Amino acid sequence: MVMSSGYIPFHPNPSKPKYQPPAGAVDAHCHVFGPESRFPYAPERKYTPCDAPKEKLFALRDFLGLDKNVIVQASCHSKDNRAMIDALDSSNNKARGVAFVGEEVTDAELKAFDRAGVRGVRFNFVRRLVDFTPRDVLERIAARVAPLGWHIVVYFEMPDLPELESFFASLPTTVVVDHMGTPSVAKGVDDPENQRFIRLMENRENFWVKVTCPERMTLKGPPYDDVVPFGRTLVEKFPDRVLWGTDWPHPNMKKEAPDDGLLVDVIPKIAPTAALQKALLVDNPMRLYWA
Ligand code: 0GY
Repeated sequence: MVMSSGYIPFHPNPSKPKYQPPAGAVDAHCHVFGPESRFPYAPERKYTPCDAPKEKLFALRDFLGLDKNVIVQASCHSKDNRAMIDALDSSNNKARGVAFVGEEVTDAELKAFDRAGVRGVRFNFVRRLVDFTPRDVLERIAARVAPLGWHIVVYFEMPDLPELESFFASLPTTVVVDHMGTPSVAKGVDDPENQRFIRLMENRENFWVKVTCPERMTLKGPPYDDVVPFGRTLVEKFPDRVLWGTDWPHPNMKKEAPDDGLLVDVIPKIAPTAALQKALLVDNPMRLYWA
């Protein structure tokens, strides 16, 4: 059943970023939605987005000075990955994908996804977005995608980490954490909850993290300076295991659609040197998605 509406469309007219990303920069977390007339939304979705088709995504990529996209399957399309695959097919090798699958997926389908440019699956634990999937089902999916060289993207809310941590640590491949692990900005970087996540990153070299979505965590709004210490800590501690992305078209933002140009301008604040920027935007995503 569709539970949530009132979805805000993406920013109609983002500003040109002041920061110029290095050549070959990758937006490693974004989505395509629909168009609904061709790729209907899943009946079990929890929200209905506005159409955010591949043409708009590719135009935004160019406008922002970026070169490539990693398109992550979002819950509103559930296990119907066709819109994402169609975008990969027409990207001229400039997009890779992360799929959402159930264990009914066949090996032939996984191989076809791989040929199209899928390099990972997403396990979503955010209760407002998806229904619960039993742990053993996820374990069986993980065991099947690991031999393909794929990774697993995990999306969870930070208060749930203690309950999920041992499962994450048992996964047999690279694990990529969405949105900095969704820390509480009010509690601060040194809060035990956030420090627990940082320790997990320290202890597990197969864990990567996306320094994305300041607009979801900020208490003060743009230019998101209250979120900068979280991103910067992760980039400086784990320079070769961080990814950056826009999260366009920003599903489920309730108040305000972020200006994507301002999101690009956060990059030099969280990655203050050219070497950190190149690792974050080029070398790391190329290693994970284009190697
Ligand atoms: C995101 C964030 C969200 C939505 C989804 O799968 C999704 O529907 O990921 C969210 O609402 O927090 O990762 O873009």
